[in-house]
Amino acid sequence: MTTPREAGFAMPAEWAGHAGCWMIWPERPDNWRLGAKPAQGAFVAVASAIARYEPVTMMVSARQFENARTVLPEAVRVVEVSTNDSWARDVGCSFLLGRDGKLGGVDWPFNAWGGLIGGLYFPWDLDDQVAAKMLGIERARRFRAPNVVEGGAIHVDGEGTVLVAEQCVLNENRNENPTRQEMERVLKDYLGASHVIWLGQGVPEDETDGHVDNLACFVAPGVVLLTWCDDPADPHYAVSRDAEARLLAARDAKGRPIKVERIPMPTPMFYTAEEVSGLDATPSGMNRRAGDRMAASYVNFYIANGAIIAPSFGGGGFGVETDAAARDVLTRLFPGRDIVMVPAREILLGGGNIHCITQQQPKGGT
Ligand code: KQY
Repeated sequence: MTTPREAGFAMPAEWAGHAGCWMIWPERPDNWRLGAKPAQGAFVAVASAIARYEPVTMMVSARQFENARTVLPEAVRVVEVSTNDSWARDVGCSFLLGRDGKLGGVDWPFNAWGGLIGGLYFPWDLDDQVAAKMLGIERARRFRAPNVVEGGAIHVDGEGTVLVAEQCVLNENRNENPTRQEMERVLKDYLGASHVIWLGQGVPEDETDGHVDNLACFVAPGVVLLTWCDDPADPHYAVSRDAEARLLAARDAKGRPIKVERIPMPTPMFYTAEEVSGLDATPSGMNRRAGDRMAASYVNFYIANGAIIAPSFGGGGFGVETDAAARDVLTRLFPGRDIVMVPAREILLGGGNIHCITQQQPKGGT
């Protein structure tokens, strides 16, 4: 099997030019309350925001096709693709570009964030087919990877560096007896990279077992934005300090030290009894309870052509005071882009955020 690296393919940074963005329409009622209607509203808001900057494709089941087509802006392309849920970052391909600018993509095996050991639902067979379908639609070369890795478990700088967290990438519930050496080889071979930076734990309560895209991301070569907590009583306090220490001790693929930028954690957010009561009861592993903390983070944003599409959590009676501070950080770090904040509590209730529900397709050369 030829790997992408052998074939001259690599994953570009998210800030490089995009041909567009892929998303999946939410509908499963055990993850999205009230038959997914509030979540659908939030996904429409995200798709509409992104569509002002680049083309958006929404993948939708046959059951929901007419509804999604009706409520989404006309500029959004709607295609019928069957899925088990709506996390394009994780079940979609990680798009690559070849040396000649040709489009390719990694089709990572997917096991619902843990398979039969703590995975969030069963079955996940339709999700596992999504990457192949996207690459088929785009007539792009497909590279099926040997190991389970989700798109939310990786960030790249487009210059040879991959950022991951041990809690997720070395988790036994993804791959059998994974070693650091084996996972580094797979990440480098399939992302066309040469260096891996390992963080430790992800954001506490993250039901993905610590996806890096909820904790930290590259914002430029050699610069990582980290979700930061100053409250010693909060479990994220130690996590953010450990991540910062590891980043400051690291070098990237080009030998540069890493500059760490901090963005505040949102004010702690919890499921309400009303929100939990809107979920269908099923034997799935999602198990939401009123009072449980959610893994809220401003780092979970999408970099579009000319804009940052970031979550906001205030409003609707939830009084989260950190939105303005987060906007200030993003404005400083992305001077050439509009900062568009979209209310995202309904997405967070499903266990992820804006980065998790989007997947960028880089602009190819041919
Ligand atoms: O954060 C993500 N990348 C996905 C979260 C999935 C949660 C499923 N309920």
